[in-house]
Amino acid sequence: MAQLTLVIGNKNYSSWSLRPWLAMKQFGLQFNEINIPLYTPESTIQIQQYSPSGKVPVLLHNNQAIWDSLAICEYLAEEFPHLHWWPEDKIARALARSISAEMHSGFQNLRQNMPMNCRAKLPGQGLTPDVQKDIDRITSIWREFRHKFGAGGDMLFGEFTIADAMFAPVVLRFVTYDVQLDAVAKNYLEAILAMPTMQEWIKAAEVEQEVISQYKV
Ligand SMILES: N[C@@H](CCC(=O)N[C@@H](CS)C(=O)NCC(=O)O)C(=O)O
Repeated sequence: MAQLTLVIGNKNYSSWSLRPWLAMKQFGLQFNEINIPLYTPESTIQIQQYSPSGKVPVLLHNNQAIWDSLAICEYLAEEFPHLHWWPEDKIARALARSISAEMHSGFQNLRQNMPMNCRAKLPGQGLTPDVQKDIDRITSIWREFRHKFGAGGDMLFGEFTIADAMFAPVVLRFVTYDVQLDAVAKNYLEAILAMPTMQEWIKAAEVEQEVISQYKV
């Protein structure tokens, strides 16, 4: 098998990087990691070496760059179909794609006001009424999908899928900003946090030294 290389940003800050990294780890893929600290004077040039969009994450495979977190996950799902990246059932799979796309393109208020910052503890910061609307929509997704599809495990569709990878950075934001959650959402958050792969990411974020002022609220 051709070598897989994932180019990512700082683990403390790069929410988009976490998504394919987590999915690749969860599905047991071996890959090289190239870490580029974001928002330094060299970052743009370094990222452009690998990524046509000038953004991370980007996957390098078979002399091809695949960029954007969701596109990377979709590519890997086609490349390694035996690993069940999406739910088996057609409707469940379509809905998993719907909520993944909703996460990918939405929740701007949450993103802006509660940027991912694994090391920080900022309870209550950034909680505007519009952010609360985003939180309410996210937790209603978690409740609905845990209820309808989650019986086979602790994830949104029971077993881990790309949809869980897409929501994993939100879990870290909810921890940093100490967002108040209902029981179902809290259980889901705890299940994501308990994954050894998430712990691996968090531990690596904790020892990073860079501080990015743009990511401070
Ligand atoms: N929609 C893209 C977003 C990628 C993105 O915005 N990445 C940020 C880091 S989390 C980035 O590369 N920023 C560097 C820059 O804009 O210079 C994805 O899903 O991968």
